[in-house]
This record gives sequence, C-alpha cells and structure tokens, in this order.
Amino acid sequence: MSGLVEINFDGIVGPSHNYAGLSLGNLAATKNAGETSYPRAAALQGLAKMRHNMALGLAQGFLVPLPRPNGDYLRRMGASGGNSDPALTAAAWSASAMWTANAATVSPAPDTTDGRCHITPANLVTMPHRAQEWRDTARQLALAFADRAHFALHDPVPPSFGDEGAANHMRLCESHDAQGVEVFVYGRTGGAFPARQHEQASRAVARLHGLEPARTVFVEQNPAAIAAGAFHNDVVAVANERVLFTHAEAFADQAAAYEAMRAAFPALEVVEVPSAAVSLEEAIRTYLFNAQLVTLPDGGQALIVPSECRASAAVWSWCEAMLAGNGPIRRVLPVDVRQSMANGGGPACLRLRVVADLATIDPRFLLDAAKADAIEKTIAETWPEQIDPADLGRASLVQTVVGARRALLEALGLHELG
Ligand code: SUG
Repeated sequence: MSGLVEINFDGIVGPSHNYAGLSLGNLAATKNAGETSYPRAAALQGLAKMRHNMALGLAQGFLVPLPRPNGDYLRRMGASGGNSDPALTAAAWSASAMWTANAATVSPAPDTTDGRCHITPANLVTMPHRAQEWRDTARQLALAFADRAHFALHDPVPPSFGDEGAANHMRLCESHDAQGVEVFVYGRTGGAFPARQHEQASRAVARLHGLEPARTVFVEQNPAAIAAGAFHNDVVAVANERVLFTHAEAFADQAAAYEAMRAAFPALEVVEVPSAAVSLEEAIRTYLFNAQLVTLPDGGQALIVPSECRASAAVWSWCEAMLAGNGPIRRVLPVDVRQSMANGGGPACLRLRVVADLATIDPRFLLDAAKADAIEKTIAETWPEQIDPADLGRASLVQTVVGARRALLEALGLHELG
C-alpha cells in the first residue's frame, strides 16, 4: 500500500506583513496600499486556517517566514534601508513568501520518470519584491525535503522566463497517489498588467521534472482575466483529483483547454461557473476560485473559500445552488484570512501542495496540535500588532521583526534557518 498523501504546507504569515502596494495587477494589494496592517492578527488567521483544515482530517505542514528586512538585498542594491527609497525598503520588508503557492512547482512521485517527487523553486522574477524570495525558499525546501531518495530539488528556471510556481499549475488524477496529468497555465499578455508565468518556464519545469509529454498539458491564461486582476491562474481556477473548478473566462480558449485536458485525462469533471452567475470581477473580488479544493477522509470534496465569498450574494447563491445539485463538491467552508486577502492572497495562495509519504519529510515542518499551540504562543508574544508603511525601516521595528522570527525558529528547533 502506498503511503502517499497530500500535505498542504502553509506559509506562516511573517512579522513584517504590510501593505505597500508592490504588485501591479493585483487589485487588492493596489487598493490597500498605505493601509495599516495587523501582522499578529494576520498570522493568527493563517494558523486558524491550518487548524481548521487539520480538524477536517487533512495533513498539514508549514514553511516559516523568510529573513526580513532583507539586508542582503538592500546591500546589493546599494541602499541603506532607511526610508530614502520607500519602494526598495518596502521590498526588503515584504512578507510575500507567506503565499507558498508561489514557492515552487511540485510534481509528485507517481508522475515523474525517476519516481521521485520533483520540486522547482519559483524564480518570481516579474515582481522585484518577490524575486528576492527563491534563495531562502530553496534553502528551506532543501531542509524540509532533504531525503534525496524521495525528493529531487532543482534550481529555479533562469531569468528572464518568469515562473510563479504552483499558482499556475494544476494536477488531475484519480487519487493523489496515482499517476496524474499536470496542467501548466501560462500567460502571454495581460493588457496593462504583466503576464507573470512564461510559457518557456512552464515547459522547462515539465522537462526538468521528467513528466511524460502525453500526460502534460499547456494552456494559456485568458489575457482578459489577467487584465481584470487574475495575476495568477489560481485566482480563477483550481483542480483536485478529477475535478476542475473554474470560471468560464479563465483560459484564452476555454473549450480548447477542456479538450486538451480531457484528451490527457478522460475522467475530467469540469465544474464551471458561468459569467452570468458570477462575473469575472466578482470572482476576483471574492477569490471564489482561490479556494482549497480538498478530498475529505470520507472521499467527498470540499471547497475552502475566503469568508468574502459568504458575504457576496452572487457567489453564495451560486454555491448554494451547486450544493443542492449532485456535483462532486459536497461542502463549501468559509475561512477568515482577511489580512492576507487584502494583499491579494486567499486560502489557496497560502498553501503549497505536496504529495508524499509523511515519514520522508523533516518532521519539524509538519503541524500537530501541540506545535500549533507553540506557534500561536510565539506569534501572540512577539509579532507586532500593527505596521504603518511609514514605519518600515525604523530601527525599533527591525528589532521586533528580527526577534519575532528568531523566537519562532527557536520554538520550532529550526536553528539552521537562523
Ligand atoms: O504576488 N501579493 C502577492 C499575492 C500572491 C498570491 N498568490 C497566489 N495567487 N497564488 C503577489 O501579488 C503584495 C505585497 C505588497 O504589495 O506589499 C503581494 O506580493
């Protein structure tokens, strides 16, 4: 019997979480630029989501915040880190690594030619504040997935081919431990907004991971969706096992996309939300598709959505109608991740899915009730309550943020990352 299970690795929201409006094309982040952030509340919301999912019987892991402010980045830019260049300072302080759906692309062992789980850290080159993440992310992944018999870790795809990781990647399969079909979604243009995932990056990852061409599908994002604020495909579509849950305007050619997926994976079940029921704008505002679509221990599927969906008449009535029908998604469960949402990160952005045997992963990155309590205590005691973007660069805040991360590493025994 295979011991492969799906594990969601959530990013713990870092103590420097702030709203600096760094991501062009991410409407929530742009709208909230300059607002006061609440890092402690943000991290506790994220932890509550992890606990919520564990209580459903799902395996839960986590990744820790990266070192911020990133002094190395500032030095290499010849900057001081004071507030003389606010955009650079904000980049060095960004807690954006919390959105671990952008940490890497993961191809589970059943899909790869050498039978190992392949992981490629995302280069995130399109956004300056995100392009600094991969080195520290790769270090952390190398620690969590150090077992070379089971995991192959690659270098990021070279620039200038932008790679945004799992946010532009979906996997279709009969069950998580069976051989799957991997779907790579790239962007060509997004009008006024950047298309962040380059087709060449997607193709490079598929080759490096040793995926069978017949079981690999490449699909273009709808340029109009990017232009409307879907900067990653996971803002308008999500897949789990046989099910693709998608907005009707997610792909450049919707019918051709379904056809290509069905040719490689005939059992595909598409749950499509028509624009007349939920407009692209409302889908992006509520992040209905940035949901975690999960298989519960009883075999039924549940959609873990941001609480913004519950508050939208259009979205919620569509969900109720779906549940009244006989489709594969049997439950819709709202979670409150509002602090992350205000920077354009929903429940799915906050997690990286890995299919593996739990015993092959460094146990320090796996969550249980006692560890969740220890993390909560550290956050409650050390995370700043609030940050005004004008505070970034202040020496006292540097001390608080650096100390908070150190306390977390200490509590988790992750000294190597210090
Ligand atoms: O890259 N926001 C992130 C949100 C990432 C969401 N991830 C997925 N869709 N998988 C981004 O735009 C805002 C940070 C700021 O503006 O300070 C930010 O980086």
